[in-house]
Amino acid sequence: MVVIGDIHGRFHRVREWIAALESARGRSASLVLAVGDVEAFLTADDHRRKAAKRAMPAEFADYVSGRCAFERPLHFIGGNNEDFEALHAIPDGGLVAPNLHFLGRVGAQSISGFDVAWLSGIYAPRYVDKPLLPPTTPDACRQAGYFRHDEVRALDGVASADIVLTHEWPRGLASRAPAASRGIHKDFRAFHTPWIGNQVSRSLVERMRPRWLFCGHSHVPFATVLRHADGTETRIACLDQASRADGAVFWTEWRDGRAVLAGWGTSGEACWREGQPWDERRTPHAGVASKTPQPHRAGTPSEPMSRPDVSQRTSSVQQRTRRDADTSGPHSTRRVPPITGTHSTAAAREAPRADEPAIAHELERKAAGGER
Ligand SMILES: [Mn+2]
Repeated sequence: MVVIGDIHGRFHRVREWIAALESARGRSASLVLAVGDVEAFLTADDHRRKAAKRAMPAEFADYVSGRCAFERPLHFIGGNNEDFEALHAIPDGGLVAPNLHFLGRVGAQSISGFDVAWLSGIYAPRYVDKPLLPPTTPDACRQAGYFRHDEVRALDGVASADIVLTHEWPRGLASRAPAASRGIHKDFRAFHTPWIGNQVSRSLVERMRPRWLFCGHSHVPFATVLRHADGTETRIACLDQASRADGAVFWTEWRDGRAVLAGWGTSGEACWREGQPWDERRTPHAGVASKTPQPHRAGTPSEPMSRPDVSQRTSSVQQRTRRDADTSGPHSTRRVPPITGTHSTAAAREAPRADEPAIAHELERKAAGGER
């Protein structure tokens, strides 16, 4: 299982990272998940006008046109920065390009043998009880990035999950006291912003007690744990944005229904194995505070920790009909071109090669056999 942090339109490198990790581990991923702020703008023009990372090339258009394709399904939830005009038409999920599957605004589903539950978007108190409007104005698009209480209630009947995905952190994760009680005294970046997170996600994770929770939004890689009253625990990995793989890629390997290995980045090196505690010590290096405080670097957009990035500077938003969804489904084994073996940026951007069925067959085998 591979989880990707806020992609913000940088799909090419994410493909390279997944391929590099698979190569390093010597096996292919059964399940690839992304925690929102994917920014899959269907057209280059939409990307240039509306993306949070507008300066980045409009890579997603290559996946819509078929110039590039993900090797296996990537299932993503929504963040507060998305192509909400496109996603509005598919609140319960759908393909936005071959193998790129929006899970939906909120829901639960068994995917590749894992029970996955998710909550897209972030908490905005002024809007959480307001109706979700069609994304016909910049304001309505921005507000589409906030979840609503009546949406969250869709999970009331879901008692448990193996995996929970939320875009925004659960409230109260970044606290020195629990870490100190575990004998951990390192200065983590997350400790500098203890107010981040929302109570709705926190309540969800406490009620569902998933084995793992993955989230993004804050662009700070962080590992921690929530211990529940019944003795179970939820291992948490908060992912960085896709600027560096170290904190933006997280993987787990499963055997007999249990996670047995986990790691960050693409090296394949595990930072945890079954039997070891999962806690702040599993935070990758990028999540540890540096000795000297870093000023904000020019040209490095950083989302406010306390408030969502709600920048939406375009004055006109054009209504657009949804492009026809690919009919092959999220678990498609349709053959997509592989990345060439070098995992280099140049190689990944080359025109796709001929079909390579081996990966698709492997995926199909795992999906059918329930190996996890
Ligand atoms: Mn976000």
